[in-house]
Amino acid sequence: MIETSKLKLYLVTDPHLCASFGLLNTVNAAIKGGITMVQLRDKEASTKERVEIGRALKKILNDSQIPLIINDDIEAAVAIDADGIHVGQSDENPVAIRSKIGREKILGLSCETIKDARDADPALVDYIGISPVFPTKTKSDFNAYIGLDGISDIVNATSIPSVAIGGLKKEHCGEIFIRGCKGMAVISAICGKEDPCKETKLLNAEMERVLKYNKMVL
Ligand code: TZP
Ligand code: MG
Repeated sequence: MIETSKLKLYLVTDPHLCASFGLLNTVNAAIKGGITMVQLRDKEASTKERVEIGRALKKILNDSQIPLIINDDIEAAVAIDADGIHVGQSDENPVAIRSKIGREKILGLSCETIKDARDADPALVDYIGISPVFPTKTKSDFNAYIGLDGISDIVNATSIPSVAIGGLKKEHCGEIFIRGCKGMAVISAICGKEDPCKETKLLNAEMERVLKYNKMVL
């Protein structure tokens, strides 16, 4: 179950990009800057390592209303008692995942095509990640870039709330909302920046500006 306002500015962590500033420091800074949700994504870590980092993240998120999502490791998500899990199309299917995490936890699913979105069951999936919008160095295992028009096509194929991801920066906030997403997910717009708090605040300010300009309420 998800409050869709949590999808507004979704930070996905990358261990390499975060290395210079530190992963926990980056998330702390991004919390101060106003992120609304965070995903621990570390493709190379073991479950044990993910549990360790995830528990540390949970501690710093504890006093906030910011959900912690774990990428593609149900065992780690359960051990951490994270708020949810995010999986891709080739990962374990949502029916099996629900049976392991229960109904209350958040389940996010990446969708790259209209078919992916049509096939996603709103009774099982809480949000979809529409991706990748643009080329990005932080993900290589995808089929094609969908572009901004691709976002609209996928949004219109499902009733499940969505975030867009992939190469998104401040200048895309308007398009993301106009095309019907509830928010955007970013890695490199925050991770690896000299001042992640400032970058998060700038993203937030731009989101507020475009929402007001377009008279939109999320
Ligand atoms: N899924 C689709 S694109 C992507 C993920 C995890 C990477 C997004 O990274 P960035 O740096 O925000 O483009
Ligand atoms: Mg995956």
